[in-house]
Amino acid sequence: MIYHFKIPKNHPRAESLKIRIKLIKAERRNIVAKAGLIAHGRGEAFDYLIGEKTIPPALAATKAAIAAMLIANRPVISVNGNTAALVPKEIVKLSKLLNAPLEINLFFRTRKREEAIKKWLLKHGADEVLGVGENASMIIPELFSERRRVDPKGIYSADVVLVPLEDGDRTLALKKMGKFVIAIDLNPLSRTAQTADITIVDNIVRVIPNMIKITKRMKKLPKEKLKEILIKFDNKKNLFYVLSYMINRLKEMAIKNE
Ligand code: PTJ
Repeated sequence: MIYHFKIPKNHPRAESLKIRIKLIKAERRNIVAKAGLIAHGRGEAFDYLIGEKTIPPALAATKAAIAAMLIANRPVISVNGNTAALVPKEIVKLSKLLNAPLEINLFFRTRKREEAIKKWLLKHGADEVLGVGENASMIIPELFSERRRVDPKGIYSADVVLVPLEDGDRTLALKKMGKFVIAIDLNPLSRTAQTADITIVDNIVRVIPNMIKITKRMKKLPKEKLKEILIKFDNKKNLFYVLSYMINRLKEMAIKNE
C-alpha cells in the first residue's frame, strides 16, 4: 500500500515522488480532488521545462505580487485542494503575514471536501477559514462552475485575489468584477496565466515559501516604493521571458543530443 511505500533517499526523483505521495494521501482524506492528481501531472511537465527551480521572471512576478498584496485594502488568498495538500503550513503563515484571509474555493466542490480542507487548515494553524457551506453565499456573475460561490467576507469583497492552480474561467470573471488577480500556474499558456494581472510561473511548493521571505523584507518598504515595483511590472513581457527561457532551455538540451 502507498502508506508503507518507502522512497529510497538516494532516488534521483525522491523529492518529486514524496510530493506525489503527499497528494495521494490528501486525496484519500478528501482534500484533493481526483482530477487534482491529474492537474499535478500537467504541472510537473511544465516544471521540467523550467528546470524545477524558480527562474528570474518568476521571482520578479512574485515580488510584484507581494507588492500588490501589501498595497491592497482587502487581499484574499483562495485555497483549493492541491494548495491545501502541498503547502498547508506555509499558506497559513503567508495569510497571517499579509493579513489576507484564506477562502476555500473549489472547482469540484462538495461539503465533505470543504470541511476536510477547513479542518486541515485549522490543524495547520489557521484561525479562520472563509467560504465553507452557507458562508459562500454570494455569486460571481458570468461564472457557471461551482467556483462561482464565494464568501461576502472574502473573495466577493476583495480587491486583490491570489489564485493558485486555477482551472480557467474564474480569473476572467474576477477581473470583470474589477478585481486584481494574481495567479500561480506552471503553465504559462493557460487561460488563467494569460488573463491574470500577475502570473507566477513556478511550482506552488517554491512560490509560497518565497512569498513568505519576500513579504518579511518588503513589509518594511514605504507604499510609494511598493507602487513603483508594481507599476514597473509588465505581465505580458514577463510571460514572454518565461516562454523564451523554456525555448532556450529546450534548444540547449537539443544541442546536447545532436
Ligand atoms: O481542488 P479543486 O476542486 O478546486 O480542483 C483543483 C483542480 C486543480 C483539479 C482544478 O482547478 C483543475 O482542473 O485545474 P486545471 O485546469 O488542471 O489547471 C491547474 C493548473 O495548475 C495547470 O495549468 C497546471 O499546470 C498547474 N499546476 C499543477 N500543479 C501545480 C501547478 N501550478 C503550480 N504549482 C503546482 N504544483
